Amino acid sequence: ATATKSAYELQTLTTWLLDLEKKAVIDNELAAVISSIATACKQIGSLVNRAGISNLTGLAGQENVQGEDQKKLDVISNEVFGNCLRSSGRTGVIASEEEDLPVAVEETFSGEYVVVFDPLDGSSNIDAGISVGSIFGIYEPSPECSIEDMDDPEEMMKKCVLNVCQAGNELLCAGYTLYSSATILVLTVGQGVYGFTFDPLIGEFILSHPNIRIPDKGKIYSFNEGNYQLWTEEQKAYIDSLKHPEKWGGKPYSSRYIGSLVGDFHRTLLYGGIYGYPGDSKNTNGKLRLLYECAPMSMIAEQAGGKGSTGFKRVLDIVPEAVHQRVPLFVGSPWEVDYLESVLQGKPAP
Ligand code: P6P
Repeated sequence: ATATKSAYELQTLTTWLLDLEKKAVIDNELAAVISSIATACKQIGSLVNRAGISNLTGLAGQENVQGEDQKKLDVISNEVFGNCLRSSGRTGVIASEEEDLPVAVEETFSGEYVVVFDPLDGSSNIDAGISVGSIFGIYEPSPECSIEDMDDPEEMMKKCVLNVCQAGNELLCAGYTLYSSATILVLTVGQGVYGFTFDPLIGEFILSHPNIRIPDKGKIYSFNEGNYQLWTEEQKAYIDSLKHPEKWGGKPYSSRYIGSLVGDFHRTLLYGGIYGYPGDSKNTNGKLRLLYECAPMSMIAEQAGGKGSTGFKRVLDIVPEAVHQRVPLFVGSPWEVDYLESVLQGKPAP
């Protein structure tokens, strides 16, 4: 007989990772990297929740509590992420939105994982108390680019860039943490998408969203329509057709746009629909970065039964040519993304 689940048997991120190790889905090195990222997110969540207060502290003496000049939360979050990854001892190279170049991690003693991350995406929203997030992806080091005992710094940097510029298809793990009404860590290791809500009372991420599946079709579109005039005619036709669904027998869509990728994506993942940041006449490749925004979000979307596309190709198939390369991103329910691709590729919108 199976043991009845005790009311207090919590599945935490830690026990979930141990289960995956038991099933040999991941090894304990990768589990250690993921745990170090979770620790970074706990710290960042706490900083975000106190941002206004610490800003007040910083303003009083023009210094923050550590006696340093008040730093922006982006920079502090970046340091928190880097410190946690370094102290895991399992990270070989890290690439961050906040660092021009990838960084080789000296403190590695076992496991050379490559971690790409945006430590605090949407941080312009912080002052208004609107949700922000961290986004991350984890790769194996590329086999031909070991950075072992490299002494030529130029060669070393080339290898570091090659280590991080891998197609999203190679991702071992992708995830984000949403700092909002709750701190929610959502991740995949290639076997579905799982969400963990942080419980500050016990300091643990508790499994709250087992095996997230995105609806096949939603009724929300999430685009910054302030850029409408800059869009291509096909992009305009797509949005117009969602606004006038009577033409194709559809139901009216709602528009929701937080202006914070992690918040807009998380709602799209749970409720369905589509989030898009198109290219436009000012920025043909749009605004979002392939390596640490579009690829991790596309892996999560696909693992939940959704899609991630540039409008013309699958995001996970793209091999980055540069660390901070931008691509247009359309991500969400299969129905809306397929429809968008057909309209952008010249098939007439109904
Ligand atoms: P816009 C935030 O700066 C960000 O990188 C994403 O989080 C967000 O989705 C997007 O940019 C918002 O950009 O141009 O609509 O303000």
